[in-house]
Amino acid sequence: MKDFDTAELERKFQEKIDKDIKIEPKDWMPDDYRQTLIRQISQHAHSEIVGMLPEGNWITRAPNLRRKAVLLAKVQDEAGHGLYLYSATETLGADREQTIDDLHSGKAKYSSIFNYPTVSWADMGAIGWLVDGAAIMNQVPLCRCSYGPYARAMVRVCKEESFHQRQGFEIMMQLAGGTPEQKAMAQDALNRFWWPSLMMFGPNDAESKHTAQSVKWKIKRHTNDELRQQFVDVTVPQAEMIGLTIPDKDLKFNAETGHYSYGEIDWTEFWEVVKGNGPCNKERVDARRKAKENGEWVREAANAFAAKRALKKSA
Ligand code: FAQ
Repeated sequence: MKDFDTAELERKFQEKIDKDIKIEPKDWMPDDYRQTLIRQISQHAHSEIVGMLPEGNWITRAPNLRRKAVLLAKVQDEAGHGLYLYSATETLGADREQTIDDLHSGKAKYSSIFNYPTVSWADMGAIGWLVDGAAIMNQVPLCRCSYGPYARAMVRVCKEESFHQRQGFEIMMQLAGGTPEQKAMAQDALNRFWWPSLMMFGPNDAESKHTAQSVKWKIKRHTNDELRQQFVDVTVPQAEMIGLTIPDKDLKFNAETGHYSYGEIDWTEFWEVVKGNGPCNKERVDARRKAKENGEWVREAANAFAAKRALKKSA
């Protein structure tokens, strides 16, 4: 049973949340609130960092200088997002080194979407348009998250993601309006990335174990299914506009509800990918682990330099 003081602190905490007053790092918060945020923000940070890999794969093969510069900038932005988010977990008391080790040991989750391969240039268009598009749909409400540092980080992240979405859509639009081969390449990328993009929003509401509490704490402002529906409603007309076909024979506009109804997501595939059995899970985690090992000498040199400088100052 909770003692009187804890119950009172919890009541005041929820009162603040209900009044939309931000919770800041030094404020009292229930341990479960802290743990939920560390879990979500660290998974989000890992997604940004692992998310650099599928696109990084195409930087050397971008079709021209302009596309290369844009893609390079986008991938660097994702690195920045990861760094803000790791810092946000530190404000909650998480140890950064441990957080990163959890990714490398396979213990921590990151978004399922980044375990799919990028096999053609059109995949850069599909990722920007669909993956960043889904990320924005999910992250704009996070700008109003009850935890101050996460909410503030999301404002800048969303501005950058919105540029990413546009550059992706522009690639798709050009390919779809190009030669028959280019259009086929764009359609193929859409076919492969459509369903995994819908999976980014997480399990159905009935299966989502964290949503109810996270909505009560205003960490999440919408449920997984609500955001997925918004994404479908916005994206289907965009595909139609550029002459591409969404790979879902059950997709239908319902004039009564004003929404598109869509086919059943393959939840077996989703959970397999989340469990580590997707097409690229092993490759992605290995790449991150190797990057840390390869950077060891840089960290050693930086530490030695800092130690030498500190010694000089104290002399
Ligand atoms: N993949 O109860 P729920 C990006 C896990 S950033 C893997 O519904 P919750 C930018 C979930 O963690 C993309 N695991 O959980 C970019 C939980 O596991 P746990 C990432 C998933 O937290 C673009 C379990 O299933 N965005 O793309 C997935 O309430 C281009 C039960 O699920 C964020 O992280 C999944 N798709 O809702 C970068 C946004 N879905 O911990 C590069 C912040 C669920 O109990 C290139 N996160 N799981 O073992 C969120 O909004 C939420 O955490 C959700 C999941 C909506 C992802």
